[in-house]
Amino acid sequence: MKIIGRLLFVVIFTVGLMSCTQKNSDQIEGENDAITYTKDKAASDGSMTSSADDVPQSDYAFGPLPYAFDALEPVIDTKTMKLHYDKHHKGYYKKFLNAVSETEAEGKDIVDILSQVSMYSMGVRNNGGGYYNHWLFWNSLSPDDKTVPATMEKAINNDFGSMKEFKEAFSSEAATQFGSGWAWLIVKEDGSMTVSSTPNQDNPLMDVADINGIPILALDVWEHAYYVKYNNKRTQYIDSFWKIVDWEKVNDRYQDALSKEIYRP
Ligand code: MN3
Repeated sequence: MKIIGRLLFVVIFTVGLMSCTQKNSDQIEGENDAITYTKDKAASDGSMTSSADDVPQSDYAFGPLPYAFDALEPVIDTKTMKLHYDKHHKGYYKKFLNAVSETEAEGKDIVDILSQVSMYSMGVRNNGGGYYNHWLFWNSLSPDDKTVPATMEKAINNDFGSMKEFKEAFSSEAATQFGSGWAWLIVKEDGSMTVSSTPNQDNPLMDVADINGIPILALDVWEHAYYVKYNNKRTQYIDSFWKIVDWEKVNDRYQDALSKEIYRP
C-alpha cells in the first residue's frame, strides 16, 4: 500500500508539474507577443534610411533623422529607432497639425506656442511637446565618439561641481521621473544650468512646467524609447545613453542659450 501511495503521489506530482510548465510557457509566449515589433514598410525592405515623405509638410519642420536607423546600435536598437521615429514621432507631428488646424495657434512659432501652452488645448500641449521634444532628443545623440568641448566641461564643473556629479544628477532625474516623461539639462534665466524632469510630453519651455529654462539636452524616458531592448531596466538605458550624447550640439545650444536663442526643429 505504501508503494502504491508513493507511486500515486509521483504520478499526481508529475501531472501537476507538467500543467504548471505548460502554463508558464504560455505566459512567456504572451509576454513576448506584447513586445514583438510589428514590421512596417521600412523594416521589411531593410532600409536604414529614414524618410519624412509620408507626412504632410507644413510651417513646422519635419525631415528625416540626422543619422541612419541603425546608427546608434548597440545603445539604441534599430527596431526601436524605426518604431520611435516612424510611428511615435510622426504620430505626434500629425496630431499636432490637427490640433492647431484652424485655431489661433496655427502658423505660430513652435517655441511661442510651447511657452504659452496653458492657453491652448491638451492636444496642442501633448502633441506639440511630442513634436518638439523628439527633435531635440534626436539632435542630442550621435553615433560618433564625441568628447565634451572644453567650454562645456568648464561650465558643467562650475554649475554641478564635476562632470560625474552632473551625470548623476541628470540620471537621477531620468530614473525617478514617475511613469512616462523626459529628463533635461536646461539653461536658466541667469545663465546657469540645472537638471529637471517633466511628465508626459511637457518640457521646460512650457509655462506649465515646474522649472523653466532653455533645454539643451533631452532624454526620452517613455517605455517606447527603451522597452524593446532594455525591457523594464530603465537605469541600464540611462547609463548607456551617455555613450551617444552629441556634446558638440549640446555645447552649440548652450552657447545659443546664453544669448537667449532657443533650439527649433
Ligand atoms: Mn518618445
